Amino acid sequence: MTPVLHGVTAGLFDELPEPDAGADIRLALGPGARVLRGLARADAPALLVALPALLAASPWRHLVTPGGQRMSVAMTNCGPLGWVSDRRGYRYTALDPLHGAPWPAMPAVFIALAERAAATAGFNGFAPDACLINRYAPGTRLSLHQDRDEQDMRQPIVSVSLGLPAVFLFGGLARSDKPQRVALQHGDVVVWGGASRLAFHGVMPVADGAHPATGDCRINLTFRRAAAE
Ligand code: MD3
Ligand code: FE
Repeated sequence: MTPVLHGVTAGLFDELPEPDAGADIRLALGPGARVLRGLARADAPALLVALPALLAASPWRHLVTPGGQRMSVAMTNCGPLGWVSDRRGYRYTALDPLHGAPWPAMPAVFIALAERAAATAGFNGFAPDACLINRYAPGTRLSLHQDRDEQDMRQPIVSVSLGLPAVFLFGGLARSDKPQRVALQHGDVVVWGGASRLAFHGVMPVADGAHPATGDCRINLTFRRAAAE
């Protein structure tokens, strides 16, 4: 095992068990990054039916970056902690700044899927305390960035794609590394950990379209462990 960054080690997936039957859905994107094609497909209706109650408590909003730019992605959160951005910076909060009440609880079906996805990719015991919910209308993009507001970089991130497809950009540890392009469809799950945890990543502008599950948008659920254990 080669130490890489902050004690994160390469080779985490060297110990993945061999699948015993059928096709392996786990596609290696990079060290520690796995695309789990269709893993959330069967759960998608239950995930989406939970959204209106979450949005009634903490509605979509367009956050402002510390530089003063309005983000084109609409966001909200559920779980004990939520990711927010404003002129003062990026951080996790226990209270929704819109009204000062806690973020709505993470539905059990969200937690179970996040744990199962992490375990499938080799991360047992993932206990997310934050779920960022992103909505991409056609034309919306997310520019290249790193996720580095979490306290324990040994914990992976689990992302679930719902609705319209998107082209995901998966770069390296330097902003200048040329990103790979990966098409993510409804029901695809990606687990990012190990040496890929601090990779630069982004989302190309979502193309116009209609999806039976979400209508005219892409929704991404991003599960994280924000606080230290
Ligand atoms: C790769 N969201 O909210 S999740 C974000 O599709 C974000 O909404 C994207 O990036 C979306 O910060 C992608 C996938 C993701 C999350 C964390 C990563 C990819 C990652 C961390 C390292 C490398
Ligand atoms: Fe990100």
